[in-house]
Amino acid sequence: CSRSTTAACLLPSTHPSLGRNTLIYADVLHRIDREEVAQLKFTVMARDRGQPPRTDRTTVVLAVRDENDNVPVVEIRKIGRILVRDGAALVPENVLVDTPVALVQVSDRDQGENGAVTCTVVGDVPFTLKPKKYFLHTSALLDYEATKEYSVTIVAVDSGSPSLSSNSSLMVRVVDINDHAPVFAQSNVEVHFAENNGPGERVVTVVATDADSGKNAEIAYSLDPASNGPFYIDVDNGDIRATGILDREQRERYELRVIAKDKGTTLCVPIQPMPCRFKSFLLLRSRIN
Ligand SMILES: [Ca+2]
Ligand SMILES: [Ca+2]
Ligand SMILES: [Ca+2]
Ligand SMILES: [Ca+2]
Repeated sequence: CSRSTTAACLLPSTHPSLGRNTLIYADVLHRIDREEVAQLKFTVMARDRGQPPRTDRTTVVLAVRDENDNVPVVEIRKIGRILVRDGAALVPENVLVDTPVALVQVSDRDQGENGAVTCTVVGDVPFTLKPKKYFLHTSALLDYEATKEYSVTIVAVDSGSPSLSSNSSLMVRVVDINDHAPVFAQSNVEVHFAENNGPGERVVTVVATDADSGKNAEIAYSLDPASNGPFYIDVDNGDIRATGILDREQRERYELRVIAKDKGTTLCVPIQPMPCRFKSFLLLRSRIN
């Protein structure tokens, strides 16, 4: 038995009274791991006790039968355009359904059914695994405003009996896209403002909101250039103030058009066209004190 070439080794039992046609059993001396050595080959020599002794040799080849002793290993790898930060895949909310977001590689050191692995995505998440290739794809539209991140767990099960399984998780962070326009609380506002006001006196504050996040939701206010009148608007807070003193006898009514525009840099047209600017009318009527 050649110990030098195998991790495991078989040795024949020895018995002082072995006779003719006696079966010789070999005992396992070391643990055998098919994944390390799939085949054992050794030579058995028989020698009689005559003088001089005569011998014969035969070679035994032992194929090691597989046991399901390895759990499947799941590795999730990044792919091309999907950025990964702090271990999380960053997926823009405007990707189309069926967009690949990661590559899932599975392996199992066992043989045959013991090494045949099936992968599935656990739970109610908008991701699925394509059979055979094992790319993790989106299976529904994402919406940053609804769900900002997902923990996607992939379970791998082999076909051994009993089967073994393992799982691995991928954090997917949805990246905000500028897919919402600012919206004014009211599309038309009528303000009655007393004449003989102080210069710079605040007339009214208009407020718009934006469902996005960060720069995509920061709003800059402006007055439409077509609006004329002694007014200006604070670009950040929407305060509309008079630049001069109003006189009802000179002019009773002003119509201002206010524009709210977000500061998003991403494209505004993901799924369906949506304007980044939103206008509102402000009707201003000065009144007598
Ligand atoms: Ca296995
Ligand atoms: Ca095995
Ligand atoms: Ca958004
Ligand atoms: Ca926006």
